Amino acid sequence: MSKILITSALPYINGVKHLGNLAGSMLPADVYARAMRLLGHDVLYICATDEHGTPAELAAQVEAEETEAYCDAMHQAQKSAGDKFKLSYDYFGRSSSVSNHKLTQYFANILEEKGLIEERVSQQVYSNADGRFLPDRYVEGICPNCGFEKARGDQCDSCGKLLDPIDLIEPYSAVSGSKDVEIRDTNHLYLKQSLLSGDLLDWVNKAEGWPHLATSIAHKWLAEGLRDRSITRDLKWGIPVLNADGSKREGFEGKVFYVWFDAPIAYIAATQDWAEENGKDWKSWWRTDAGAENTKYVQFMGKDNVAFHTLSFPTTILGSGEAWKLVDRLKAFNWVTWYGGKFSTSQKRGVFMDQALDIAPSDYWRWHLMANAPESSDTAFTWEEFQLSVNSDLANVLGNFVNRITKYACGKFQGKVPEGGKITAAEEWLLKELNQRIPLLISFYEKREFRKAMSETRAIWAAGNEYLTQAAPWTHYKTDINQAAMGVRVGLNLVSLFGILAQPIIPDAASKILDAMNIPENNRSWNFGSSETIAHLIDALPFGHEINSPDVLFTKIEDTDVEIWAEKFKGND
Ligand code: B3M
Ligand code: ZN
Repeated sequence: MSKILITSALPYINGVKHLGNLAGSMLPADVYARAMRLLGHDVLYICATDEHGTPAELAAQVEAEETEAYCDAMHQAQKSAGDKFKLSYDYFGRSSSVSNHKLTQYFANILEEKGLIEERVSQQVYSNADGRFLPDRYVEGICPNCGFEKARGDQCDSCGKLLDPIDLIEPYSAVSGSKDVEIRDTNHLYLKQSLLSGDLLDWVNKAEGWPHLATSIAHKWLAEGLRDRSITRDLKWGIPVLNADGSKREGFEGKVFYVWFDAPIAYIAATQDWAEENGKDWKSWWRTDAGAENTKYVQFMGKDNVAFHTLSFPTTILGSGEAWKLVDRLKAFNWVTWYGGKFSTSQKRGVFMDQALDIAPSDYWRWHLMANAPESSDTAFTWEEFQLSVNSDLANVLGNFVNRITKYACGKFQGKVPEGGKITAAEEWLLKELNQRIPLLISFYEKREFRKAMSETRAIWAAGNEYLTQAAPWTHYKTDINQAAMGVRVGLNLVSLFGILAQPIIPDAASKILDAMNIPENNRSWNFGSSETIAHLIDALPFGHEINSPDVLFTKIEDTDVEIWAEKFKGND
């Protein structure tokens, strides 16, 4: 048993997330957390809303709300959407918490003590009409790279290039639309990342178990040379810049830390809040001088967040010179696209987490998104593929199997596990399959290879169907009832095994199955250590054990549903 700390990239506060966000961080982290718990590991899965920065202020402004009130409401909305998707966070915190304010200020002060932070004068866009500086997304204009007319100060949505607001051509304020803007000098704190390039390179070179996507992004940035970056912004909403003694830092009134400086620190702060609320110890997860040297830390994120997790946040940690835990394993995902294009909140293209659950139960989405996880390249979501996953994998392969054998057992064997007869070629074949596939399935989960884990799961369900075809209890019933009983007994054991194996990915259907099979909660874990335990899987249920047939597990998706959804979510453009 080991201690595994899991974090998924913190969903940004400016709206309920779309299915692509879910599939690229929170969901795989949840599936992994569930699988590791089933294997008996001590798991802590931490997430939080990422609440600072210009998008939060701008989104609040659109809703005509105070930023803080907006964040309170959106945090609740995101928490509730996560709960409904059965995301099994141990704690879902907030980057705006008091603990994160304190810890962010702590890190900034210690980095400054180590000579890694310095104040520099930089140039920023200032709006005369609004009477304020316009950081990041507060300024828009023409992209100097591609000519796109509505490029944002931090990035061009058209060509993807990261921008500095002062590079925009014909800039205007995103607050008021005013073009009366000028460039002014202002002081900011800079983190001297360049000084740590060597340490970071050594660390990245030692990384194990990162997918190619993650190491290649980290190396690309390191090869270009890390630039010092400003870690403060001219904004009201955020974490204020203080001196070590807690007093206001002169010249930093009206400035806060940059959202990407404080957000990863919130992984730690949210763990502190979890510990505080539950009477637990956070240090044994995060401090290598307090037990965390034996913790395995695994992060999940989309590819656009990789540089921040492999370079920026590690700069904070390494630069502090203190015994903080660095990430051990990092899982990065490509995009889920909407029919090859982008999900878009403003153009209502694509499905968002809250809408998704009005369409289909969370299990359907969980299965489809993980079976098609964007691991080695982007994956296009289409309604047709979604329909296929649900109808063929869930309804036909798993649902029919469970239904067929449990109904038969209830009809012909009074809903009790029969004693059964001799082992035949069918059982031998089945055991060979399970002996080969179950260890593989577990290793895919351990390696966080989700597509492979899902296809192995599907193959195990299919082996169950194949077994029933071979054993054919319904054919033997009239001539050799013991032989029929053997098929039913093994079939019922498979139902329970399928429920046990399905728990990380389709937790609701798995509970339905296991409840119907009367499997106690404490008998649902994954202890398949050896071939003996696997052999035992097909006769684990005691003779006479009572079972029921679960209600319909999965409802098929009709072509007419697909047509309606395709129309409704196609977007405005
Ligand atoms: N908030 C993800 C995003 O919205 C970003 C992750 C922060 S992880 C510390 O792009
Ligand atoms: Zn551009």
